[in-house]
Amino acid sequence: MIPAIQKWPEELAARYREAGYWRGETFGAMLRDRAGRFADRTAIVAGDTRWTYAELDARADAVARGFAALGFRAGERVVVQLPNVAPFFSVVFGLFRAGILPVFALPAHRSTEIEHFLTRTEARGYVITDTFEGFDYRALAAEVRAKVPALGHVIVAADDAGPFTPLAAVEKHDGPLPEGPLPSDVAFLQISGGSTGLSKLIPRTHDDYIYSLRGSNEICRMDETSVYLGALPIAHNYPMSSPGTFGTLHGGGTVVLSPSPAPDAAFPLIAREKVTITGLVPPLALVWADAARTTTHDLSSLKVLQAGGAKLTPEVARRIQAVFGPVLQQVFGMAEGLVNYTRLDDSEEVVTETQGRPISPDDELLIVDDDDRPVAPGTPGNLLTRGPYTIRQYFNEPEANARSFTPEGYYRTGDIVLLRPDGNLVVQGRAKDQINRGGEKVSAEEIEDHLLAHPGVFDAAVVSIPDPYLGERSCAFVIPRKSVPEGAGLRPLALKSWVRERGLAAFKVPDRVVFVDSFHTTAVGKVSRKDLRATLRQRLLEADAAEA
Ligand code: OOB
Repeated sequence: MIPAIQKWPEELAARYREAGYWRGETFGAMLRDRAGRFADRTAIVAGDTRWTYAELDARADAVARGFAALGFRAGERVVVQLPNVAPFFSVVFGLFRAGILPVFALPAHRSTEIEHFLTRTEARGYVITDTFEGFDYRALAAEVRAKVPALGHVIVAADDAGPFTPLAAVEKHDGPLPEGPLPSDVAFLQISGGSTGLSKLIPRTHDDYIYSLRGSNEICRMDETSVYLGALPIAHNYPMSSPGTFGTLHGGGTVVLSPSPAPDAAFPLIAREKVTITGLVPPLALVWADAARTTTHDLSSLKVLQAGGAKLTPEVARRIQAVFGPVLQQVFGMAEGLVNYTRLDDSEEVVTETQGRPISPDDELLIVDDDDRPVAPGTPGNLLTRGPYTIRQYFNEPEANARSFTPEGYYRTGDIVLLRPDGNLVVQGRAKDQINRGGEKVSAEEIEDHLLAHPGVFDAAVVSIPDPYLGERSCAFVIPRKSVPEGAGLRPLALKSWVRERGLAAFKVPDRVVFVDSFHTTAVGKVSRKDLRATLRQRLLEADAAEA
């Protein structure tokens, strides 16, 4: 059953309903309604597959029935790890309809992450594809199933299921349609970027998430004529809901899926399907701007080009606008909730220099110092937020909850921002120990823990270092244990392989490894992990600068 999840206090919930934010709609009902209104319009385009709204709706019903027939009940969790393929939507909306909670894993995740999601959520199901980008997800499933016996069903949403159950077989079960969830129920679990160890799970309700879609659609002017290109991995919160693929379906538009965000895959799709909007991370936006200069594909249908997930510098913003024209929109959001946008009619200065402002008039922002005292207007500080689509607790994480939320229910974003008099935010940095690798988040602590598990490692500290392309890369400082053979001859490459072989997403493997004899930063010694990381990072930057 659905584990107890702290929700909004009743008086706030009442206010959000009264204000018309929460309208008592579920994802299952939303798709049913759109299938009624836009039956023959195209909902999903992926490769040769084109599904109308009516077809997507029927497939979601089949998935809901099939999972019910397999014995899944409302409130249970199923880890979904699919790349940008059409069945992502039939599976996820089918699960929504049955009240089963998808747990959104990324295609890059490997055994360690998947095992964590499965055990933390006590999921009995895992949905994968067969192979993608040369990786066999059936082998991954076999590996995790051996470690997590409670995992009952592995379902493969592709032709060759190997030893597992093909989705097509699940869709054939013909039972009754399960009773749907309530709008106030948790619809799914998103994953956090993670700053203290493993990714935490983010419970989002039908009510709150659908409100964020409606608000995003209004800001981005989405309707049934909109064509959204899913270029980033669609399981991520940003391309899912800002306004992303779900916003597009909410508006009755068309979702076009690109198997890769590279221009050679995406540009022909933009031209062929007359894509009107897409969301990118800053490094990709730069790659697109370069490629667009010489492309023969017609990209003139693009009305909105979003950059989000990591800081877009004004210089890169200007380069994008120089090529694409005034179509840029900045998006500063988080899977925990709050999303800020620059508006389509904002001045060029606002679009270039700021990360925009919140979706909702009821998004409450506090900018505070390290003692939670409000900073003077116009000074940077830690961003705290609460509102009608920002969570009040992580799923099943009592300790992290005490750290990540204030007693008043504000989420501590870990971001350092400045609020301008015009209401727009400028992200100035980050207080959390995380590396933002072009939008992909890496927790310093998580990687340190893996390095420390190496017999030749005495201590390790992982920091971010500036990178001209990704914005940031990761660097691991390692003190080898020279007294043991594993430490004496330790090489950077061996340590990188070590991390990879522990079953982690490739983006978490340290980009650089620097061996040091000790971490003693001051004569006094006693420093926090956070200070230590800052000092090591500073020293490396100085050393690099001296060398250059
Ligand atoms: C998005 O979601 P997450 O959960 O992967 O990461 C959230 C964090 C933010 O707290 C911030 O540190 C960083 O990513 N971030 C940005 C940013 N957008 C996100 N930092 C600077 N500038 C930006 N524009 O990344 C996400 C979720 C929904 C919409 C957009 C992004």
